Amino acid sequence: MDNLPLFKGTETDDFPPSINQETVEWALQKTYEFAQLMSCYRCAMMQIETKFNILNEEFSLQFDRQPISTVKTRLKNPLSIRSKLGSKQLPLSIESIERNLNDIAGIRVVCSFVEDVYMLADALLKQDDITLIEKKDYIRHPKPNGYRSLHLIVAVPIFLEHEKRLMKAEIQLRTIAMDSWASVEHQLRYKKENAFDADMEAEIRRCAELSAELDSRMNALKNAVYADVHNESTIIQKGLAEIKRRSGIKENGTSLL
Ligand code: 0O2
Repeated sequence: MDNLPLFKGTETDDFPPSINQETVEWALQKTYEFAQLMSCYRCAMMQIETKFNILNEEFSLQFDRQPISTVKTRLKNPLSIRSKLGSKQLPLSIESIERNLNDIAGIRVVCSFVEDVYMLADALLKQDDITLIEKKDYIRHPKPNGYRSLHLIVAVPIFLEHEKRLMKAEIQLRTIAMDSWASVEHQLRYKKENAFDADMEAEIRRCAELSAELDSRMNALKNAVYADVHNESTIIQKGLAEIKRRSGIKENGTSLL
């Protein structure tokens, strides 16, 4: 069925080619199956995006700052799907998309600090409905061009009316600095369709190193600031406890007297 030609007839005996009923029904059926699969990937993205929003909410209460700057989701478009399958010499079919491609559903989590990237990844992977399929740590092991990000391929269940389906998704976690480097590098590479020359390669790698240094200095600054904030709040808490002790108020607010 997958290999059914879209047009019956040839240029010589039937041109323009006529589309028969069977072909139309096949195309409609495949279109519906494709839309259904994409809808499942959209549900998986929503599920994961919500998980990150919940973690952000929880951590913001706990530490008085939000570890996540932005969460973006994107569904791979049909042309990119076709070209990725083609470049890997894989069949172009619904089954092949689901079996062979891990990044139809993409979630990008951008954090202010490198430590938050790892903390959020750990917190997500601890959840019992998330299965880790593959982890690529391009922060500890950057790509030769300098690209840094933490990539997780996970499977997440989605619950439909009559079934539960496990869907794969690619999560990219990175800092604001890594994200800005990657988006600029992507634009430049896209403009320069083939390859960068050696000088450009060296320059883009140097920019990645500068952005890594920026991350590490900002992370150190954050640790210094939050150590002080922590000390301050400890001093305040001790002071409050002392006031309560002297005025005879118990921890639950009732009077000791
Ligand atoms: P899009 O549209 O951003 O999704 P695989 O997916 O495993 O077959 P690969 O290359 O081994 O292929 O996957 P990898 O290394 O995990 O990278 C996948 C995605 O990471 C890419 O998706 C990019 O989004 C991002 N990425 C990886 N390397 C670079 C890089 O050097 N520069 C930039 N700017 N982004 C990178 P796609 O499929 O390319 O496109």
